[in-house]
Amino acid sequence: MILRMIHYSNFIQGQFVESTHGNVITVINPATGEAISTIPDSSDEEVAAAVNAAEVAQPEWAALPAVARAKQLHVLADTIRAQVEPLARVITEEQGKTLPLARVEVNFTADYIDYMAEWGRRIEGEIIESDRPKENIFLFHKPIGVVAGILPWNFPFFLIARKLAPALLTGNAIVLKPSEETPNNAFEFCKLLAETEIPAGLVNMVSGSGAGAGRALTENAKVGLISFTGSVDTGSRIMQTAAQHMTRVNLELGGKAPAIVTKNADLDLATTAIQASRVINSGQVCNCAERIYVQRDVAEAFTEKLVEKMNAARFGNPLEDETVDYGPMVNQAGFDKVMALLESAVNDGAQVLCGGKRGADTSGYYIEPTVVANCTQAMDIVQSEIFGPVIPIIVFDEIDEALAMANDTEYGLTSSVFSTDINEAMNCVEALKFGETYVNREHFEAMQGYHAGWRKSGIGGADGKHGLYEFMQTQVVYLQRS
Ligand code: TXE
Repeated sequence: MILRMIHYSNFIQGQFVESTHGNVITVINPATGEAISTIPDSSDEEVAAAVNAAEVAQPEWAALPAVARAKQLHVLADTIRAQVEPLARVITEEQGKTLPLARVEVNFTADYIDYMAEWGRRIEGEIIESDRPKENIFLFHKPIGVVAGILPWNFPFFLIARKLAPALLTGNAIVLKPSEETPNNAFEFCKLLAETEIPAGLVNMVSGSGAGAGRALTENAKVGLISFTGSVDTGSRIMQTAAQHMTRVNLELGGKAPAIVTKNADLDLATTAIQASRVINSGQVCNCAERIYVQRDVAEAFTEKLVEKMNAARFGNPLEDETVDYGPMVNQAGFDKVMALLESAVNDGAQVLCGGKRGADTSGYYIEPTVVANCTQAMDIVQSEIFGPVIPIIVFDEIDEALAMANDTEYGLTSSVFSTDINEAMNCVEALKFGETYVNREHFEAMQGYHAGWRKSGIGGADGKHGLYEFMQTQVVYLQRS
């Protein structure tokens, strides 16, 4: 069922601007394979026009007190809350997540904007002791100028806020480029700006391919910070481009989260959390458990419970059935990547305990909920990000063995431990080399935390005070009195 076939235009200087060259990208509903919209494949000139608009709008915005900027963010949050249902449907249609999850995403986005706006009265500088008499040293936090936000497709609406809210609150302007898989919600977001007094040019949205519009945005010398969420390969490419102008980067690049389940774990809790983590958003979440290390004493009982829970997960077209647990993979590439990892694991001796196949409805990119046992550390399925409803299991004897395998990865975003023994759990936490660790809970971060990966999972981070301050640069002032 096609909700509509629509053409979107770039949003520059507060207006939807029709592209002059006519090159478009077609957006597909991954649940049906149907075309649902077209978007501009923006040229370098169109991207430059968006950056110029941001550059012009920024100084006046930065001159406002932070609390005045915050007020407009609160208005934006309320505007989003008034449109939860239509926005959720747009997200589901182009991305494939369930409608209940899309509603959570929209509400969470509004809450996140409110949260960042609350920092309006809380940003603090420093007064530093001087070596000299009659001198004060002040450290101010200043806006960077123009921020480029390059967005992924897995939580496309929320990621707008994760970049825009801290950027605007701290006095920056922003140019966003949505993923070419999920641009519709981003252009719908731009329509909401009309309800606020956020000035024209402060927020701009240009669509296009990564190699086209994405590259043009990161190459632009007027951009002071590139905030990117996506793959390691693209993050690395962006850093290389950013090096030309010494542009700051803030990169969130996915993970390969280990979940350690010890013999002291509450197996009901562990299997519920891990199943949810693989099923939510079809397993396309950067911080969710991607590989399980389970202690031999409980391996059989754990695996039995996990298989039972994975088998119970129902998938299907999320716009036709609101009760499904998950929808399709976002696109053919995501689908192919998961199937290739499964095939190589089986060829290397792994055993598929449930699932492992394409869903019967081949009009969408559906994959059955899958548990893979007899895995070894060297397998691709244990080393590469799967990003699908598939979970590999490795059995261990001693905790040190599990910790060594958990840390044996080029990623370093999140990790988790399931153990009711607090000493054992905290010893694991101390040894785990990851930016985020969950103990006896589901795999999801809070907006007041700090979501930041180690190693190839990124540079810098998002959320909370530490994420907010990454959108500012410092100025130290030496004031010598006579
Ligand atoms: O990501 P890309 P893809 C992981 C996940 C997934 C894999 C590939 O494993 O299977 O990445 O997904 C823009 N300059 N994650 O191919 O390419 C692109 O247009 C500037 C984890 O979708 O990184 C899009 O807007 N921009 C992740 C954005 O980068 C460029 C979420 C993301 O695309 C560009 C998504 C370039 N040269 C995928 N090339 C997470 N961290 O949660 C591409 N882009």
